[in-house]
Amino acid sequence: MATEETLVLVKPDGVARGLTGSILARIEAKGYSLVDLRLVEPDRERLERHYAEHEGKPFYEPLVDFMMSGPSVAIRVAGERVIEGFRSLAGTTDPTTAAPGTIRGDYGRDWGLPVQQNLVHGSDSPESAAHELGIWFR
Ligand code: RTP
Ligand code: MG
Repeated sequence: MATEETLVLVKPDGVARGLTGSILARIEAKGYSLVDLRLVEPDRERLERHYAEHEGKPFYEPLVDFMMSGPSVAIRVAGERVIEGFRSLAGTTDPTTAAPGTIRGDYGRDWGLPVQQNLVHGSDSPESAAHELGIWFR
């Protein structure tokens, strides 16, 4: 299996709560490499490209607003099967029920807000990873 790359975002809730370092430590502890990293305050246009697959869903507008509420940390991460591996490390989408031991399961919960604030994003396929890395590292 060749080395692959994925886009990880520490979303605005993770940055605001001071969890960036803990999340980076988990990625490194699992053995993946940090190839590039930047703090980004995305505009609407960038988020519309990133979340195009969700346009029209009920959570789309609150999601874009949430992602514009503060900076995110974008990270280019490399390793064998890192796309699958990081999504496993992140845990399932809903942080209330994400398994303990995962990033979302350990640090996240429902805050009664309009959209799930679940700390991180990870690309879900090689095609999405290539597309998303081009959006966040251009
Ligand atoms: P991500 O793309 O952020 O890595 O997360 P994911 O694949 O687990 O979740 P996805 O279905 O792609 O949804 C993207 C983000 O939208 C928010 N969301 N909220 N019902 C809801 O309130 C809801 N559903 C999705 C989450 O922030 C999710 O990560
Ligand atoms: Mg997704």
